[in-house]
Amino acid sequence: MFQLPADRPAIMGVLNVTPDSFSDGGRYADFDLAIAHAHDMVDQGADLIDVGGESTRPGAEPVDEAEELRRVVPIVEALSSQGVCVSVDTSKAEVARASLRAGAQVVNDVTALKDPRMADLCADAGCFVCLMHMRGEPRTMQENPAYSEVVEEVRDHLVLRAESAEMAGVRRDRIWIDPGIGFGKSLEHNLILLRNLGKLVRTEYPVLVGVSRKSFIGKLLGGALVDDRHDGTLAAQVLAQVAGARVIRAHDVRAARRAAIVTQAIMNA
Ligand code: HH2
Repeated sequence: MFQLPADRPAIMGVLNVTPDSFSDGGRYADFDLAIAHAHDMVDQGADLIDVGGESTRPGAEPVDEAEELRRVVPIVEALSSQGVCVSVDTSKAEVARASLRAGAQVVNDVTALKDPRMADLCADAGCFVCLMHMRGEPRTMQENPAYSEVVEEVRDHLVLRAESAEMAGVRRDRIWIDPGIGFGKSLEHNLILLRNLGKLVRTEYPVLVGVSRKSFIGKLLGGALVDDRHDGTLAAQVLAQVAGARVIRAHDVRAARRAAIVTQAIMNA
């Protein structure tokens, strides 16, 4: 069973088996390429691989269940049987169920278990669950997002979702929370959330942060394109780690792992 490392954040490598993800869409839609890329990420220091079959980038169209199952389950099955710890990035109960049967150990749900069947099946499986905050849905979430107190609203929503998962039988020590950087948030909302990540850390649920290549970094760097957000990603990741993040979701695993090692050494000195 997966365990969070005690002495540094876990690195979650991103594997999107989609045609349209914002940074790696189309690159790993082929089975062999996807498996090879997952193993590359493990060799580079990924502790787990997050397999996603539906893009959640702003404006993305939903994918139907049969198609998501077709994209995701064979990959989850192959990687799990090869000893790789797999997380499945889905908000569909049937995709989660089939992935758990195929060996996934984590359900990463960007809707924080909105589908009521999700909590029950995660409780039955005894898996880890990542509850992410999202305002609205991907197709429309960036249309003028508004909060009065963004940090408190995100934190309180996540704690409520965590409590509801616990009530369904998910063990408290299997629940992670995630502020959902870029999901229904302006540039300023993202910055305030990252600056105040400690308020989420103090809930004592392990915090996962996904900043990798996101558009807030591009905006800060004068419109830098996805492939040119590497250094900005590391800056945000390091600060999240200093604030207490326990899982870092990353596309560039080697750099993420090395930055985490150096950051941790300084934090421990
Ligand atoms: N971000 C993305 C997808 N899933 N899950 C969690 N828990 N946290 C995140 O920040 C997060 C996530 C978006 O990134 P990516 O998977 O690269 O793109 P896409 O949604 O276009 O496939």
